[in-house]
Amino acid sequence: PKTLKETFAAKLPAEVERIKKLRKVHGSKIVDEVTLDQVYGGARGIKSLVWEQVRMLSEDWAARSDLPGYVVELVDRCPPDLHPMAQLSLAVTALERDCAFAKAYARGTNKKEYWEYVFEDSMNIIAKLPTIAARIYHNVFREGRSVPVAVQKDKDFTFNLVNQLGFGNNEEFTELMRLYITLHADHEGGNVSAHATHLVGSTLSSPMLSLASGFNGLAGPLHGLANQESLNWLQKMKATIGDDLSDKAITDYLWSTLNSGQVLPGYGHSVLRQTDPRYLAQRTFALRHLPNDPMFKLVSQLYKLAPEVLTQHGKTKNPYPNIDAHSGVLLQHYGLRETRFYTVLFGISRAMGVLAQVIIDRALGFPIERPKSYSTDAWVGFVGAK
Ligand code: AMX
Repeated sequence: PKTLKETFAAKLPAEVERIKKLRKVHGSKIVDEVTLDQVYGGARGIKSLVWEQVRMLSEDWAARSDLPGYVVELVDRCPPDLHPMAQLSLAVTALERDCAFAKAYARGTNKKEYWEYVFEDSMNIIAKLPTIAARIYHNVFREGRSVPVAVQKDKDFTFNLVNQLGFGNNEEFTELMRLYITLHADHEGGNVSAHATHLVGSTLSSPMLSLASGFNGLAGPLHGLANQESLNWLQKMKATIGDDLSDKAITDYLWSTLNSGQVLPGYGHSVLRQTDPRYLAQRTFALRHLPNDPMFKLVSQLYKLAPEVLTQHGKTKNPYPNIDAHSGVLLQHYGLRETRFYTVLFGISRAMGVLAQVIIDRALGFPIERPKSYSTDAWVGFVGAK
């Protein structure tokens, strides 16, 4: 059987040809109009990116999973109150020392071959993420009293992640994490972690530095950190309301959050205008495996109440829950209660999607990304305003 790399290489020439032809025949077609609101509104909805997906190979990753000693040392030296996402970003940045792509570039390698090195780097990074994450977890939440066990080369990627965190004896939790890792890799190109990785990669910066940029974006509370924020907020709600989990008490709490100028974490989305399908997949899992968990019941109650409150509030374009409204409740059920670690798990999964794209970017020779910027004075002139 062919390896993933060979499969990709075999498909590449036809894809390059397809894009060449598409651009030759349709290159001057107008695909979008841009309003001034979009310019000031975070480029929301402007059609300007291309994004694709590839699959993964657990076995190959297990073989590449060993960490260089200096990365272990770096992580071990991080103070426990440095957020795990910052530690993850540091560790991935440090992996750049062994970057095959940067070395190949320095040797003057032909740009047609860039993707092959980026592929190797991406596979190496993904392979090492569970060990890095587990190291951070043991250091921060177990006071470094334990270290992650070795990767088992005959086991799948997610089993090894769960096992290294210390939950390997729980088959149901491992199954949950297989779902989790699959769901969180899924994305389109415009979200911050995907776009940041793609943008930085477009400068031919290494896959390590590109991914670290994506992780830095994922660490924001409006993006991946929302999974941590969501569970913290649910717990705070429970502590505040006490035993009265009536619809009225919860609705009042939702309003108190909104009226104090905060968002409802886990609700809303820049692109989706319905309940996030990844939320529903997690809900299906919860209904099957933990229907009586009190936190799941609270999450379900919110699902019923929050869209109405957000609609009345009248701001958010999408009043429905996203992926982050649900994941924390599943993790806490199986004993992974350290919310500060949640976005790291998101990151491990997201790395697969965004690095796959960086490989494709280099294989298709995408250029450096460079939108044009104007001052407000220039925009005023452009739209003919006074
Ligand atoms: N609670 C309160 N207000 C919200 C809201 C929410 N959950 N979602 C959106 N709004 C507000 C926005 O803050 C904005 O207010 P403003 O006009 O005063 O600035 C207004 O509604 C319009 O926003 P929008 O166009 O609907 O969304 P957006 O594209 O600007 O932002 C998102 C999208 C996800 C950042 C936003 O919905 C939000 O902050 N949600 C809560 C945080 C969250 O769950 N993030 C995770 C998203 C999924 C992910 O990336 N992992």
